[in-house]
Amino acid sequence: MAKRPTPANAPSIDTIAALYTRMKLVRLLEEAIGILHKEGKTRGPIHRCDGQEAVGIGVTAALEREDVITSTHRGHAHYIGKGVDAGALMAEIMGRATGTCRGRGGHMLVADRDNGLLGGCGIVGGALPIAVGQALAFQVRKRPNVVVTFLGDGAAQIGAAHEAMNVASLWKLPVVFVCEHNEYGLTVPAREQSSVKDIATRAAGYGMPGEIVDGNDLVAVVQATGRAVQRARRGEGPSLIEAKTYRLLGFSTSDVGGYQPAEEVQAWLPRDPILRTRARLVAALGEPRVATLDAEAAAECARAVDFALASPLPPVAELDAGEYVAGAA
Ligand SMILES: Cc1ncc(C[n+]2csc(CCOP(=O)(O)OP(=O)(O)O)c2C)c(N)n1
Ligand SMILES: [Mg+2]
Repeated sequence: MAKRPTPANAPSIDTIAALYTRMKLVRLLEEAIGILHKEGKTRGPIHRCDGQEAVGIGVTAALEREDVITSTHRGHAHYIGKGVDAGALMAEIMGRATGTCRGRGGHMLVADRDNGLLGGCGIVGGALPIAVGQALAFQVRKRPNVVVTFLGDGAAQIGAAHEAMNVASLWKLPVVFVCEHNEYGLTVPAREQSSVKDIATRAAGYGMPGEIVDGNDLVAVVQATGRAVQRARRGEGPSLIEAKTYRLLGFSTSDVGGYQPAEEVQAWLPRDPILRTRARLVAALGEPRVATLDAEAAAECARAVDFALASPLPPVAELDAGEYVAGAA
């Protein structure tokens, strides 16, 4: 991929094209997961991130491989952005032995230490203290790395989120809090669960910078994250980025819907980050070149699904293997 973007260095059109291809891959994977779920090939509810791809892909584009992220229950774009192989991800979602956690984790608990993915998290707000612990480890070991932790607008109301932000700022830890404000916590609209409209305003209370960014604008997300990551790398402490976005579909594959007003969804559809980035690329590179990016993403998605479907389930005899790290206290 082209050079990593920095605040002074807006992403090149080649970088935007590469990130677009990843966003498109995430959308295609989500659509494939929707079908596989209906066919009974996945277990339990799945939380798709359709409409939020620019946040996960844009934020992780500002990170190095050795940097670490913690994720949420809606993490597929975070995983792909951090470099998790799409085939291993799909295999994990389908509980196959070739998954990143050998099929033990499932879609909410994907972890991949080689790519700096400490894990998704099914406990709302639970990933923030874990990220802060990892950031403390980086600081103690004098490593130049940063941690990004994603949280939803619902998670921002959880006690653990406030504790994590306070101590991260107090100890100037290298962590970036990225709040994906998608307007809903489960079925509850943000205005009914948050004391403030803009979560970023709370940053002042923790003594850290807070920035609101259009979460459906890929380039804006990359640049805002770049600023926060550079600050953390300089040892100046954490930042809070609030990415305004929208969950185009329901909460999960178990959602019966009916609480997202149709006109609200309609208003967000033209702001779809994939459509917006595509239009920008077509203007710069032309339709035929962008069509090849779409084809690349489709081929990668098909490969990932085929790989997962062809993979075996873990042998029953080995079900308790790999649950503990050998030698860990
Ligand atoms: C501690 C805890 N409380 C409640 C739940 C049930 N729950 C799962 S997701 C969710 C809403 C989360 O909303 P938000 O953080 O905005 O994330 P989004 O689903 O919008 O991505 C709730 C209440 C949970 N998993 N953990
Ligand atoms: Mg939400």
